[in-house]
Amino acid sequence: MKLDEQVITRAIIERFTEKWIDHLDVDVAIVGGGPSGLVAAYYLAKKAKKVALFERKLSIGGGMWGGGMMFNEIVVQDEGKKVLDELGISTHPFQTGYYTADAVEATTTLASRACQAGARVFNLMCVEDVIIRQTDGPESARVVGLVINWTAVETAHLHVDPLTVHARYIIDVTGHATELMHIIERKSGSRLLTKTGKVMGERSLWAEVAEHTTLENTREAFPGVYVAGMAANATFGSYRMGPIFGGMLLSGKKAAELIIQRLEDIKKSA
Ligand code: 48F
Repeated sequence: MKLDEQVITRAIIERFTEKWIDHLDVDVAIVGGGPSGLVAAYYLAKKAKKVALFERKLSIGGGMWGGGMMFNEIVVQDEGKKVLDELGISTHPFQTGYYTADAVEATTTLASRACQAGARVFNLMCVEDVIIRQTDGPESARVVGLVINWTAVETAHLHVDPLTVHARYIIDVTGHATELMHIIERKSGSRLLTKTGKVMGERSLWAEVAEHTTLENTREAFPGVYVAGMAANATFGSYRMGPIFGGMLLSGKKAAELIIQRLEDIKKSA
């Protein structure tokens, strides 16, 4: 067969465009392709929810590739191990209650499972704003979509307007920066669903407490927007945990389960 460069080019443009148009209105838009975002994408897609995940960087995986301080191993506890088992990621007992996993195997397998389950990843795109609708004053405000642009536009500081995607639910899994919640706090004119009404900020490292609170803090932080992973603790003012990843995995799973329930409730009441 003779190769035709025009066919190759057309194939890429047409297929990408089809994929993108098909994901302009989704059940769940996930902002951030770290471990929590990928786990959430996997569980949502497995339940046949339409999922688009936006990741600013070229590679997905967030902070998991580098393990701790670039020693590419991660640690999980019994509960976190269950998620890795389900995904088919090998774990190795270290001492009672602690397991290690190869960070590269964990990241690549998780990414692959999420994609194979049907989640669509849009890398090299950053979320720079949200779409908010209010029916009856600031208290009725709800996020209904995202404002996205190419990372290249952001990096080059180009003055180019963004495009949009609509979503029934959004998950802010942007890690330590908790970017989406900061944008909503700044622009919505409404209080966040935190004690202070604002992003409460991440505290210093305390692995044990942080692992528990990551799960407690995985919840709706503004109507239409859930926080998970490190962004959950940063939003609700809890600690960081360092390179133990059970909380990140379980948080992504919990966010998916909460949203699946909400989507099912909407379907029943329709
Ligand atoms: O930082 P990240 O891995 O978040 P996570 O899933 O996991 C945290 C752990 O890696 C680690 C930890 C565990 O002990 O504390 O830090 O909570 O992944 C966040 C991803 O979001 C992307 C960012 O590039 C990274 O890959 N991201 C952040 N802001 C945006 C974004 C944005 N505005 N648009 C698109 N992607």
